[in-house]
Amino acid sequence: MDKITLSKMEFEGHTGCLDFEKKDGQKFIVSLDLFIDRIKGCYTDELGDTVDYANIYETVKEIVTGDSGNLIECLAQKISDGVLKADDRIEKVKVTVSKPEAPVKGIFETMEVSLERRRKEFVILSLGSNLGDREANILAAEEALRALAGTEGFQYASIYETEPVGLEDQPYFLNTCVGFYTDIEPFELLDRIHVIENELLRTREVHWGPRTIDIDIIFYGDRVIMKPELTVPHPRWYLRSFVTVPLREIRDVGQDHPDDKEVSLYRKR
Ligand code: PH2
Ligand code: MG
Ligand code: MG
Repeated sequence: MDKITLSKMEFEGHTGCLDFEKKDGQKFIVSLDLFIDRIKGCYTDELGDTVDYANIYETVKEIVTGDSGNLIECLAQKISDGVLKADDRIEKVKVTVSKPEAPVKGIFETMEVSLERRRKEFVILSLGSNLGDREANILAAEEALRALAGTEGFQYASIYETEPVGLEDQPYFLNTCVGFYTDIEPFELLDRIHVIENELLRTREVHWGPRTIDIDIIFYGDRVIMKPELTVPHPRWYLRSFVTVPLREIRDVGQDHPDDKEVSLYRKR
């Protein structure tokens, strides 16, 4: 990846936990590394074919001078969000925020935070429940996904009641799909999903049989992953109407391949 660096930009800001920091302000130093997948301007010599660092400077200045929050961590997060939004050719950004005059007694050069954030990708999950309060289980899973750091822009399909596929001698399912943007890496996301599944299971007495909640990764951006623990896209998504029907409300998945199982609208969203 190519890299553009904006180094040690100085601003007057008001970010800080202490009242007088918010009131009086102090010096903030911000550095950025912008990672770009082969800058076209290297070949064309046109400003329009690269990320204009003057624009990025203005974006950062506006965020730093306008902030009234407590933590430089949170300021650094706002800068990374703003920079990734300012130009969609930036795939990844490293932000360093420094307060050299931080109100701390003692000798130090600076107090500093660094973050690396990449552009979020759109993920689609399939949710299913056929035990306990099925709708509450699905809503609780969605709530837990929203609560993860690094997820945003949620889209929800309607909830459908569906005939069990595979093992047929079990209660009908409620199924839906949820889509969101995330920078949580696929295997980390899988771990978070397992934690959510376990937390929703833990409140149940039954440790066997039908699932309280099942959360499957259907798509992760346009990535293809073929590992024993995780296959993406989900290897059977297009064969299952309990996936394809809600999925189509979030993304146009082209031709439908419904199986002969019953899928009926349970709650429109
Ligand atoms: N999940 C399964 C197996 N069968 N059938 C329906 N209708 N809905 C599901 O979510 C489902 C299923 C295993 O995960
Ligand atoms: Mg499943
Ligand atoms: Mg599963």
